[in-house]
Amino acid sequence: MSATAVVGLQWGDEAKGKIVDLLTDQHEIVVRYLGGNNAGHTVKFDGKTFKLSLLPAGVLRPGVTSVIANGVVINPEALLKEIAGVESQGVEIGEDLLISDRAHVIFPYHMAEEIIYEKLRGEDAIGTTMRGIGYCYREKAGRTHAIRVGDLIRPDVLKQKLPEIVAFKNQLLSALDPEHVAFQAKELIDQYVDLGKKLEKHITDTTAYLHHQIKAGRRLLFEGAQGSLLDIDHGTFPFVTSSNSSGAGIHSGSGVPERHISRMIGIVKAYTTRVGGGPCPTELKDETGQHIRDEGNEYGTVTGRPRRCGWLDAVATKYGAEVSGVDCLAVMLLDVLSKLPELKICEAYEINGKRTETFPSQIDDLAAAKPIYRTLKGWQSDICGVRSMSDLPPEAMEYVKVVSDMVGVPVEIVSVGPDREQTILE
Ligand code: 2SA
Ligand code: MG
Repeated sequence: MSATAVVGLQWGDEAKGKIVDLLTDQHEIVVRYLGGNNAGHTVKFDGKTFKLSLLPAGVLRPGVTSVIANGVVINPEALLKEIAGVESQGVEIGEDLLISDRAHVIFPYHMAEEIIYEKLRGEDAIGTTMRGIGYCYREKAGRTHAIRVGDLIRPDVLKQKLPEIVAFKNQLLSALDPEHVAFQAKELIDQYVDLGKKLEKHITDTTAYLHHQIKAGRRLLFEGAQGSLLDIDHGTFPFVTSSNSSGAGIHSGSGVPERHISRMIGIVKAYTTRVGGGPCPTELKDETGQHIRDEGNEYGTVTGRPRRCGWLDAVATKYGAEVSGVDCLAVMLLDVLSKLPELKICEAYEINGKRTETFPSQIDDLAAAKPIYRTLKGWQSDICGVRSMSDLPPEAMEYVKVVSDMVGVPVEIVSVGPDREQTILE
């Protein structure tokens, strides 16, 4: 048992990338198991900022193998672009990147479908990233029109499957949108055969590889994307992503059962953010919300959208921690709260006149939830240079303690800035 998992407990963007990057030193293999290029991880080191989307953070460390496992959906063009971008910053990506032949492939018609369906939802739009993620997963569940990475390197399979799929998609899309410009099967075949060739050296059966490595005693690090509350089964449906973004996704998304995971780390932002639609009970649509957005630079890494900001929601976070089954917490971006005189944490909701500490399963109830807050004193001093828990101002220590008590999980890591060094380890 030597695998660690890093999972977001809120609506994503908890700064998982920083913790994954820190832990990479102690692991030989980093595995990404869900989502696609909807995710955005920012990792800073050596004065450089790396923005990763599909690539696991392991690619930044020489000697570490990075695995994009079966549960990920892959836009091959975006992946090649990302590889080229990272290489242009001086990091070489060679044979140490492995891509599952079971992963599913995103095609341009998935993006075209997403634009139409999001528009059809009107005010109830999910606020997706428009990367074709949900429509690729839908294909996977539907099976009939799915293309997997393994098919990309079998030109005969692509030549056989794509004409029928493209004809079907053109019919569907032109019925939904009279201005739809038809996709050409021949063009797509040529393009995707070429993309397959470019990626071929990375493509393999990653499930077999991972089991082999586990038997050989290698240490694995699972890198979550998005967060537990965006999980298709356990999140705030329908305002979720289309995969299991809680800890629940590790087994299905990689083929590695959870019995191999010895440490599950839940990543929690010291406040709440959400990007896209759906209820967010602690959202602050006032100047405090704007202050948090400015201090935390809370803008989507992929889409640039301003993130919705608010107080920490311990009801939602506790639920995320339960669903993901975490052993400890990493509290991130604590420094962002440093200038505020007073801080609040939501300890319960009032829903239709009743107090509850249980996160609701139905979206209407969550939309009706009024946060009940505990108010804490701020510390109003710069904590970016603090390197040990006991050097934190007493108010910051108290804040971390209350988070731990309310979520019901010990805090082992506190982050006080974006750099690797700006980390307090218990
Ligand atoms: P999708 O595109 O189908 O996965 O969108 C469905 C919902 O999931 C949300 N989602 C995200 N939420 C936070 N961060 C994400 N990654 C990017 C980032 C997002 C960005 O790091 O900032 O740049 O906008 C992410 N990816 C998906 C999405 O907002 C929908 O609510
Ligand atoms: Mg992100």
